[in-house]
Amino acid sequence: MAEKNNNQYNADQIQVLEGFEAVRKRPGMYIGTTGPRGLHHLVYEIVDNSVDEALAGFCKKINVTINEDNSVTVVDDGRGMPVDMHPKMKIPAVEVIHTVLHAGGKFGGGGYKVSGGLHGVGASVVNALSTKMEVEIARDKKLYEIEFSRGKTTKKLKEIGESKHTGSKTTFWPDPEIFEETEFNYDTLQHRLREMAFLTKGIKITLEDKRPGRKKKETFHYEGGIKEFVKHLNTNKDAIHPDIMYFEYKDKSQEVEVAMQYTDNYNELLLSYANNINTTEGGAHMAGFKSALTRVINDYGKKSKIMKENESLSGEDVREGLTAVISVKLEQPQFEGQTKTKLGNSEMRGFVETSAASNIMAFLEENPKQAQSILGKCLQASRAREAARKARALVRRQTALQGLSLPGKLADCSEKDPALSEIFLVEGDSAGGSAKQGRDRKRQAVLPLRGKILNVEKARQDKMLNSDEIKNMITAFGCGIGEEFDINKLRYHKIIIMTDADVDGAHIRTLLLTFFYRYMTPLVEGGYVYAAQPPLFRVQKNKKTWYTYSDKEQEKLLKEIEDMPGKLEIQRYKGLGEMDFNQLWETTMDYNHRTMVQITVEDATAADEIFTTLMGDKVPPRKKFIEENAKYATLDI
Ligand code: 28G
Repeated sequence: MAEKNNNQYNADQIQVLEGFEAVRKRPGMYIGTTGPRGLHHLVYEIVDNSVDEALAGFCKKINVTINEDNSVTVVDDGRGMPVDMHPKMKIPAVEVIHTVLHAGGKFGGGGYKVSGGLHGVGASVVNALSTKMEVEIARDKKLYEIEFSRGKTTKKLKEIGESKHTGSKTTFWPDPEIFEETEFNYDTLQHRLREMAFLTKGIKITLEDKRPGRKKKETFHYEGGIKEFVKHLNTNKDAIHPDIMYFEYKDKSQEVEVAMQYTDNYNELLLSYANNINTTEGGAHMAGFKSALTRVINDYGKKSKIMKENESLSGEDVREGLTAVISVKLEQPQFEGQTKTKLGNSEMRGFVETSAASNIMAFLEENPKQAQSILGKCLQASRAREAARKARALVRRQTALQGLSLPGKLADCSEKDPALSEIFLVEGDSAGGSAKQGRDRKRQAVLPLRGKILNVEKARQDKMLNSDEIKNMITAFGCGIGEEFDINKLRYHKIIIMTDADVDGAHIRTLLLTFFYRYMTPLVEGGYVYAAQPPLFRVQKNKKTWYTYSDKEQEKLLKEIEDMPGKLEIQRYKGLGEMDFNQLWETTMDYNHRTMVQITVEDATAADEIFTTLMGDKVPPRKKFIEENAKYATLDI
């Protein structure tokens, strides 16, 4: 431990040392996790600094590159990080930025720190968690270089040449001593960088992958900002009115931007941001928006005589099918809630409510035809909700009357402890029969599903509750749906989807996932849902039998047994139905031999994109999606 010292410079230096050691000791405190999320967070911290420079009005382009050695380079065309001496610490400002914890964390001189939220700890944290960090600066017609490693300066700032432009360039190598995995994922970066580009209209962000075998480059540039974001989110949905409503409003210390459009969907997709941070738990800005929308739609409905005086639309009614992005910027954001993604600043509620109310009302009044479509949709939603209430009550009453009467098609297990029980949802009656015969009766239940289940993305709740397959699942699981969902009543802790290893099977699995995700969200979030992995091939040679689960595995096996003399027999399974009950047990259901994929939903936006893309009835994008994501479609992840 350093001794207390009255000398200001020494004290500051001690703080520097304690700073990065603290970060390396408890990286989770600064970047959340040391898993993939934390790893990618490093990139966002650096990019955020470039975005700040863009918000200040000095940067137009940000290039992000995943290099061959899995380091990441970020380049911007801003003013270039300052290189002048820090008066107290006697080191260049760029060195302070990279070695002093929280340096530059407080914004000043106007503008908002994008990174002011979750972990806004910046370049010094990235430095602390990298084996090496190289920074190049172009400013004042000169080119400078400085280098760091694990929080410390390893090469002092040096002038290395001349430059005609200005900007900053940072390359860092994540420390394998800190991160479980140091390989960057293109799609993860793509998702966040595209989001950043939508939220910062006009900015040009490129992402390039230089790693062998996966070379790729994309540019994200949206002059329309969040208006184009809504358009993007609605790509595979059908809008019910042509124009995306858009407005922005600023005062001295805060600003709000909203874009919205109704589709014929039955779900709402509302995304909110505060200083570019996705506030998944909502908060004051979201509350203000929702309250304005409900009030204005009701007021307009009555004023225009589309609604009767005694009619009233609920918040859920006026949001059915709505896609909206709400983005606010403010000086001192307060993030609250379980995951620190709920905006706490109460002043934001009134600020958003007032501006949203007047702008939405103006849009409706100026566009009576579009207003009529919107009101029509909301009124339909209201009537359907009433019907759904009745349908739910009916299902509840039936269950109450019959006691806990389980569906006839279900072969239940004898085990009563949900933690030890699992249920197989099996595609088709014939495979269902084999599964019933082959299973472990004590712990494994089997529910056969006939063909394609209802697409809940395209049906309202009342219709959904009329589907036998859906009703059977609800009663078998025992935990209810929607607002009444209760995970404590779940009768099986493993829900295993078992479908054929073909396109139809993938489709059925997606339909089931959509249903679980929409109506039993905690089931997916809690990791209770699995996909069984039936084999693709059975190989026999010399009275020995092998099963393989992918083309790659099959190739490998065939090489291995190449030199074994004897007749080779290969069976390619087209469906579960081609296996007898013994084979099904051995390959797919036996606890000791099976492999299963646990289904998780990381991100509601991505999931919505996946589901709506796959589910949408505009066929071409769906086909494209399946092709691009064959990996996901076969759940070979
Ligand atoms: C490529 C990697 C990530 C950056 C700048 C530009 C300035 C700056 C960055 O200043 C200290 C605090 C507030 C002024 C500001 C340059 C003013 C004049 C800058 C980046 C001093 C930080 N000239 N570009 N920091 N400010 N790009 N990209 O990190 O008062 S960080």
